[in-house]
Amino acid sequence: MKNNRGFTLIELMVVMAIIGLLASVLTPQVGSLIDRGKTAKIVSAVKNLETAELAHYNDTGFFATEWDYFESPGSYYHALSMNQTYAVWQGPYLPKPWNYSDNVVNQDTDIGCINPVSSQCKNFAWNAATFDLDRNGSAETTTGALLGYSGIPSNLAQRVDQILDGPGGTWNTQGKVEWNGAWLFIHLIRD
Ligand SMILES: [Ca+2]
Ligand SMILES: [Ca+2]
Ligand SMILES: [Ca+2]
Repeated sequence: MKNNRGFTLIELMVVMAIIGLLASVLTPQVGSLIDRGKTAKIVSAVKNLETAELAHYNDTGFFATEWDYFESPGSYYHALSMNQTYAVWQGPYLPKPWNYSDNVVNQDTDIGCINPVSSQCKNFAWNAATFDLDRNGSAETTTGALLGYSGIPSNLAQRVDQILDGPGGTWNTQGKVEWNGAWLFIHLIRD
């Protein structure tokens, strides 16, 4: 005679309880793994963009504007990825135009040349940039190149800040990584 009595209710409840316990232990870890992946993607993009901006600067004497292609198509806003006529542009410095898909939350993202003297940027100056880079408590007007990501949540922004700025000061208003609730701004490079 085969013993195929199946599961009793108690056994099923024990199994369900164990599954529930495992899920409650694993879900936050999966969440933090995904956040770690997104953080790594942002940090690696920052390194690539610093290299690209520096190469553009070395060739032309200017930092480049590279806004997202969705809102700002055309070569005018894409000095890292699309052919430019000014001397001595030798790009592309990025393999393809920057776009929403380059933001880990698939929202607006722009890279800009920042300088209060707009003639210090080719094509387009993104001149409203104050950062407290030296973390002395007061923001200064900065120049160079800046990356912005819209829609990055606080916990992700803080992870990026921990890697790029490290401890000390007020994380979201000091250093090269700042976050205002709507945008994560990363100061790429200074001239
Ligand atoms: Ca944009
Ligand atoms: Ca300062
Ligand atoms: Ca910071």
